[in-house]
Amino acid sequence: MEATVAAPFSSFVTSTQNSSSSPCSLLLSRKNLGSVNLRFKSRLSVRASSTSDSVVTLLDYGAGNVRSIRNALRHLGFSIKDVQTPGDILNADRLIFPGVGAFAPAMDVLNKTGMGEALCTYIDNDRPFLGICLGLQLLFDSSEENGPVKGLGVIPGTVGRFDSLAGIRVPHIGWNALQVGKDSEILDDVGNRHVYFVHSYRAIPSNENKDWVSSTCHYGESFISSIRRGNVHAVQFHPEKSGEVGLSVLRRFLDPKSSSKQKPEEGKASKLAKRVIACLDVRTNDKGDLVVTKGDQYDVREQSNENEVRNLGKPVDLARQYYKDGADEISFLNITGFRDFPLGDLPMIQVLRYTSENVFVPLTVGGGIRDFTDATGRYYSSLEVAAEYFRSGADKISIGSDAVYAAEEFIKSGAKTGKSSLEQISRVYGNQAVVVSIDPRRVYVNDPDDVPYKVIRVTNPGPNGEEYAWYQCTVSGGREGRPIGAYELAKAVEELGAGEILLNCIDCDGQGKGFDTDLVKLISDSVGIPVIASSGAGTPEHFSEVFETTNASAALAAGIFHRKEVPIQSVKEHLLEKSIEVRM
Ligand code: 1PR
Repeated sequence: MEATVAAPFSSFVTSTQNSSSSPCSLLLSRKNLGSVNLRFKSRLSVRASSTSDSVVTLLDYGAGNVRSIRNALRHLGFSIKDVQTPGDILNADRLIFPGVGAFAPAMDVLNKTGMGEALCTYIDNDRPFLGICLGLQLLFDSSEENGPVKGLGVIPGTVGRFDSLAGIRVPHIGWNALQVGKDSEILDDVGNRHVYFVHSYRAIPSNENKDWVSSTCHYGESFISSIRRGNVHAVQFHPEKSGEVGLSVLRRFLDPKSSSKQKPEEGKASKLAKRVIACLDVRTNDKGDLVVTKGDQYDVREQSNENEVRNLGKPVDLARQYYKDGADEISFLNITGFRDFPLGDLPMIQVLRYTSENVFVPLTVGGGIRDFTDATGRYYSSLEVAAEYFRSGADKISIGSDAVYAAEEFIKSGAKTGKSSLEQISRVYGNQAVVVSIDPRRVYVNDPDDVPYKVIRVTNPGPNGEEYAWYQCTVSGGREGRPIGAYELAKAVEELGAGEILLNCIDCDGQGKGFDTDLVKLISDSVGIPVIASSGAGTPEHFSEVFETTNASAALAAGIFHRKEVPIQSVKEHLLEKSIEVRM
């Protein structure tokens, strides 16, 4: 494999911290000197007339998953022209800037390439612009992310981190509601329905920027979810990941004339929704086909003479079906990734590519994310593996076994090495892009002092009447128990940079008897990042139970969806009946 997606970042140091002027203040000072952007003005006067109505210009500076926005634009019938030079920005008919990665490196790229100044000129001339996520934040004066770092200085204000002390989980991940102002235009079809956010930093509305703010969102506090002035728009959420509602936002920006006159049905979104996630455990069967499989307590082989790998369908087809059925997120777990190198397992990469073409909700992929040396002696860093997953359409990657080793090391030495896959990937892509998947097995004990791990009193006593248990972490798909508990692991990986925890339970997996709410409560009460409850769902009531009795942010299921026993919509309708907010 060639250089990773992180390559644009590798060549520069964040000199922006020291720069005294933002590109837009440079622009203004030139104006004040009377030499109004001569270079760019002259380019503006020769704007390419050949650009057709169906072309959109995309500013992609090479970090993270921009495939999703490309796919969404193509799905809407647009072709994409990539920005190569600042002139391409100035010549654009409409420009989308899907900022990904961290603020400082992004500003560094914009400053060093002259793109920042071109962006300011473009915006100053009220040309059609849509910034997404970091593409909104970069418009502000500065950001506290690894900073302070100066931004483009278009909008007054500082981008700061959500305050986890306010009792909220950071990152803010999931489907939340907007309070839309009357002149938002591109948000006109959102109508009280949820849109998808994933970020740790946000800008706050103030007197100075109130003319820009077109919507706000509430998460512990009110933050800016979109801005608009004339033809210039930016959104903190991800329209390309917000299902049909998000596509309508993109459509309105790209072709305002095409917007339907009929107001869409109002939704009932009021706050961050609990997520329902469909999980596809994927592996190659004995015939060499990549299939979705499903285990009973992680055993994925049929209990027959042939003992073949259970085959529950094709990954791309099932993912598309779950998207249509209303899944809030889809996870792919390459369950033999611990022994098969995932970049050798190209079908999995293909699955991701095909799925992301027309599935517009977040995709997570896990399995085999670790450093690896192949048979030819070629070394691949975990960052390269993750980069390939991101490039292929993943929004988040999930680390299992390697996170266990990193946590053990961290607990033993008390120091961060900065070298674990978890630390490296979260540093480059942000911790919101890194999930740690925990595969614990319940171990009953008679006395809390029997083991040096966090022990809890369990709701259902063990086979010999034991009242206590700890949850032993495993690696290699549950094959090997490790000397670390799920509680210790969760705390350690949060420190090391995980943005979310996918909490499985081997005892409950495939049993259909409900989530292990003792375990989910223990972990979701112990960390400040979102926790996804997984393993054991059998009925819609199991979902309401886990949300009512624990602080899980999401619940994941596999078997009941694959076997079509319970449709995703039934789960959501049940949750609504129980007054648990979900995205409909
Ligand atoms: O260790 O980084 O290579 O990652 C391997 C990944 O593969 C881990 O996320 C691990 O959880 C997963 N995995 C490995 N072996 C299995 C297996 O089943 N034999 N699957 C496996 C994990 C658990 C959930 C399952 C829920 C819900 N499967 O993904 O989908 O338990 O199931 P249910 O609703 O039917 O009860 P690495």
